[in-house]
Amino acid sequence: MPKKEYDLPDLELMQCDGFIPKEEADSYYTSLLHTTPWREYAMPMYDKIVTAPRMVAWYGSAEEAGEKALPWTPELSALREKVVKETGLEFNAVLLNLYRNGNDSVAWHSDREHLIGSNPCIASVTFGQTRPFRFRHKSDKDAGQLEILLHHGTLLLMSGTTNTYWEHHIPKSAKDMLPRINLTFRLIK
Ligand SMILES: O=C(O)CCC(=O)C(=O)O
Repeated sequence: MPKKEYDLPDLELMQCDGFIPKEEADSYYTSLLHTTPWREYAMPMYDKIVTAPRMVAWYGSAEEAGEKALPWTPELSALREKVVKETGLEFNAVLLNLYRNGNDSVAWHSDREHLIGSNPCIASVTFGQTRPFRFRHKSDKDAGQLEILLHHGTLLLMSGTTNTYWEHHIPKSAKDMLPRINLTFRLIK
């Protein structure tokens, strides 16, 4: 399977388009879109609680991923197995994000490391609408920005110091956009 890598400071990404072949990706997309108990996500922003512009679902065992985690489904376990086989890494929880249309987005952030440790490996799988995924360095302004496209069936592995030094972001878009589902597999320590 062809893999793309990017040569930027402190950044370690491995992108594998077509990781899930089209027909199988179509089936995951339809099933996850319609059977996932999507919920809103309320998050603190300055002195307020705001609703994130996307829907989420969190899966894992209660021991590792907490009381609010939903138990693994056969479908998500099968996807996790594929990701484990491809990356040689262990993952025990997965966050699903649903971007309903171009108004949904995720703001600049890096993933909070209190559960996943420093320099975590995070494996992202996308289904549905292709959206740009942007990276910016937290302190090195000369490192520039990177924009990649995450397609239906793409696997992106973020590892090394990527999460420590870089933030990521899915921008809103004024274009007509179909729903996009993203799964980020994590290892809760
Ligand atoms: O939707 C994506 O590709 C990224 C999701 C994300 O940044 C996150 O779950 O922290």
